[in-house]
Amino acid sequence: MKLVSATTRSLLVGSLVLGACGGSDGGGNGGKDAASPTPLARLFINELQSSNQDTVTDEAGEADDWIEIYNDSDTAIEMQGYSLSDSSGLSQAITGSVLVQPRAFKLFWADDSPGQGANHLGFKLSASKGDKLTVKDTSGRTVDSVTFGVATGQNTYARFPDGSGAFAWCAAPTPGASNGAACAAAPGPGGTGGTAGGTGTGPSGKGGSGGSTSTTGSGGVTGSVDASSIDGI
Ligand SMILES: [Ca+2]
Ligand SMILES: [Ca+2]
Repeated sequence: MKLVSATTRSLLVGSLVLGACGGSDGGGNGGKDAASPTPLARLFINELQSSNQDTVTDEAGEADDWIEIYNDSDTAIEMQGYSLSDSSGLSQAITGSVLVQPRAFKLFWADDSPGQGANHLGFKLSASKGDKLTVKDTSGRTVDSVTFGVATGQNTYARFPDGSGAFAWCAAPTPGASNGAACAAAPGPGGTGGTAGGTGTGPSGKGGSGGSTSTTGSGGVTGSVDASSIDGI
């Protein structure tokens, strides 16, 4: 009996030690993988426009550049205490409440006018040089970041599909709304849309017939949009 009991105890201790080690390693590495900027919250930089002229205006009636954040989760996320920064190191802390509803979008205005509201930043985006944008959470950990290049026209740099997708330049801006599939098959500005025909994967449903007639995708947002009419603002 004693021998069995001792053996059992030994096995139990060993199991506990192994269990502790495994749990510690797994949890630690999984949550702090510094090699890739794995989003900690399911918030994504989903679309941005660095060359806004008349696509959309903010509450002040100004056609400022904007950044669209997408909450790719089933829980509302409060961004108060987060920060957004550009490549020059300019960082804007979000001091007021900016609640992003589940599977919803929120616009931040890169207008160097933080006094206009909690979702207004103290810097602008460069259309002629590009920039790097980073979003950090309340602990200073990077939630998402993106580097974008020179903008053509009023094209936006957007993910397809929302949240998890890769970025592509798009001639059909969708501020405060899903990026949809309008540009997934024709991301290039100025005549490069024809390249989509080669893939044939066609999630956009454009068909596999070459797709060159999808042309410039210029049928998107036309004219100015009042910010008050957009859910994400
Ligand atoms: Ca403004
Ligand atoms: Ca959008």
